[in-house]
Amino acid sequence: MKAIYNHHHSLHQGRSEFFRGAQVPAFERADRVDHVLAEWQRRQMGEVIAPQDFGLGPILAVHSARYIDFLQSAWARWTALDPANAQRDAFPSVWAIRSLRDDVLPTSFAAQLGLFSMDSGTPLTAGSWQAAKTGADCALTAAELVRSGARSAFALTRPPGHHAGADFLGGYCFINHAAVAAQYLRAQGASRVAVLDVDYHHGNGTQSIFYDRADVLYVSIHGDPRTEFPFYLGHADETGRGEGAGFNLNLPLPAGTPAARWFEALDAALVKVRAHGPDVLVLSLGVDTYEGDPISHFRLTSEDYLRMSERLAALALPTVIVFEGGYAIEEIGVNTANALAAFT
Ligand code: OKP
Ligand code: ZN
Repeated sequence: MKAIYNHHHSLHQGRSEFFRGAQVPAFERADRVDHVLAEWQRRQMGEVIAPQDFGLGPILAVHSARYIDFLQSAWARWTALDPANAQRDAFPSVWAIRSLRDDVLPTSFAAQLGLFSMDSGTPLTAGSWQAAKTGADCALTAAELVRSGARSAFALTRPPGHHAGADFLGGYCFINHAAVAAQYLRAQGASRVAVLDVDYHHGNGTQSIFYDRADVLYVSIHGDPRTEFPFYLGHADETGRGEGAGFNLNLPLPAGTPAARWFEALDAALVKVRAHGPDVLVLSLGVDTYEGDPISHFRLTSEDYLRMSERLAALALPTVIVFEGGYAIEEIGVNTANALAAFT
């Protein structure tokens, strides 16, 4: 299998995030993908290639123009407020929550940042746009490889994408790479696409982007949003709307869930994916389900990812794999390589 490596990922380096009122070092670090790349090469899992440039078209097929305009110019506007801001990441301080208007675009940068954010946990930095845009190119290059006959391809990128909605950032995410790839595959002729999200966190962005549609199924196994990020989406009763009714499946599990129970949920997820009869599968692969993950609470072991890989590959579907979360830095290479093993 080919890995499409985001050579611009380290342009995004969040300095900190907030935890209980304090600023702590960011969990979503550049060395996450360094470790995955090293393990990929150590095991000789396949060629590592650079992404093609797909321009803005496939991104604008998923994200709103005013959000993408904002992301592209955000750092220049942030530093224009005060040259000292070059040494500080931008965080929102105000939000357009219920009863406030989101249809009028304020001119204030701070107000726009809040309008386009779902949390204060996503540092916006000098290279966030370039890193995320190149991440979309990685996912699109993987989609193009699979479309032209590859059995699978792996977009090795960060920051992750599945929390980013049509017009907002959050949960360390700016562009929803999996959604961009799924939409691109539809545009290029796939009749049905399934997105399977095995990251610990519910992919609220991906779900919301496809919630009204029957052509793109979204299935996710994740920490119960009653206690886990992103909190406000990912419940079992969210099954799709309108034409999309029946084309969304959430399988929330409580914090502390052991591997045996997680694999039962995977069985249910795979039944749903098969029933959709997709031409292609997009896999949002996060390895923060690992027992040692510092911000997540499932209990999968490194060996469990080998089993996961076998189950996923047994679907025998053309598969675009997009890297999402995973914050146990020392083990992230082994866990991710294990999760990909059956595809190589
Ligand atoms: C992104 B992905 C921890 C706060 C958690 C957001 C988590 C985003 C996870 N102090 N904030 O789904 O792995
Ligand atoms: Zn996650």
